[in-house]
Amino acid sequence: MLSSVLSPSMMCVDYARFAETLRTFEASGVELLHVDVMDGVFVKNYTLGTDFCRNLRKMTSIPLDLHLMITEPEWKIGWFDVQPGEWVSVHAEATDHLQRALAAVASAGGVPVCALNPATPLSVLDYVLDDIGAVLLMTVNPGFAGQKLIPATLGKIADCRRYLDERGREDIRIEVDGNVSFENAAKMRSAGADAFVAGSSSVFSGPDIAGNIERLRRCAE
Ligand code: S6P
Ligand code: MG
Repeated sequence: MLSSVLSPSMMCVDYARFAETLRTFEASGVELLHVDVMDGVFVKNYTLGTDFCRNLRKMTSIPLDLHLMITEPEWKIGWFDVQPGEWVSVHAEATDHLQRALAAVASAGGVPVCALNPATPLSVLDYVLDDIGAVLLMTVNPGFAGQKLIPATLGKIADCRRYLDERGREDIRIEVDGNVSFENAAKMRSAGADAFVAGSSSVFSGPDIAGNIERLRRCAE
């Protein structure tokens, strides 16, 4: 089993404590920073964009984990100035050209991640296994923080781990996003997840960010 990585969700940060929170993440060894990019079309919300990513990179050396909830991402990867080692998730539901989108991320030097909504079957991965470093399983429907876990997604995590292992792809990570609470993180880890998007349910559930990170690590190890 791959070791766990944490990816705090930047849309949940208290902006009055932004710089201080980044220093806490660095001191706590947080592996990634999850940046939710929403275009108001693929999901009914707008969030962070290219300027936010550019400025965030100036403030920290923690690699970004871009979650692109935008239509036709294959034509837009170049807008994000992807840096080596950054993760970039594109939704299978957002494009008719999934392989092209994943290949665009790889060409830009990023780690291509295929994101799947709760109801999207794992079979969409059948012909892109050579194009991805991770699968992002949404455990809520994308668009908003603060939602409740969709219980069927726990079984989907286990199915996904089995699907990947049966195909000899133990190296492909499974990231989970949505209501990753301390309690749910433990269940998600048991099911086979190894990358955890941490939002209002865990890391930002109270003012002690460092303590929350430590607690989530224990639940997800
Ligand atoms: C939701 C988005 C997520 C949220 C995160 C919030 O569309 O993709 O990354 O920011 O899930 O976490 P929580 O704990 O509030 O669900
Ligand atoms: Mg997200």
